[in-house]
Amino acid sequence: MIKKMTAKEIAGVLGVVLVLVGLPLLLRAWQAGTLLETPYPPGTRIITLTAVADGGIWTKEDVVGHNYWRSKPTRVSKIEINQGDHIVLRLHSADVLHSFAIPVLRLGPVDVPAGHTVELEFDADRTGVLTFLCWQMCSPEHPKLRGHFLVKGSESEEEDDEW
Ligand SMILES: [Cu+2]
Repeated sequence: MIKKMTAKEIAGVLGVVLVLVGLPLLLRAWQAGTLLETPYPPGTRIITLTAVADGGIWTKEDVVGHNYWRSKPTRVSKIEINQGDHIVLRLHSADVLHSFAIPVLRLGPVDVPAGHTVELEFDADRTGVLTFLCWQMCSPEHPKLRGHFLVKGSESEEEDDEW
């Protein structure tokens, strides 16, 4: 025979479900920075990059156990942005001390230690290619830790000049 649940039992079950579902969602929203008002101007583009020494990879993925040890996160080597964008970079390291720089903008090098979020900002005010790289000898695959921002202009004023 199935016993009918009392109101107290239903409230208890709902409380547990709320914590089990709500807490991870809250944590996720907090990590994504959507809970708090951002201090950035409207139209700011936030790009999260994580450095992985094993394989020399910059990735946009969250690097957690399975995609560090079992598979590899997807390498990001080209990121398209638009002229006039204000870019906020949120940088992470999945393992060792890395360092981030965009030499042509004289941005960085700035240390990116594991377990920390480092923010850098820049304005993409000219079209062209901005190479970013790791500035710290972090592993034998350190030279692979580089990529490019491709700054696109509007169709009419496509210049494609090198910075
Ligand atoms: Cu490096």
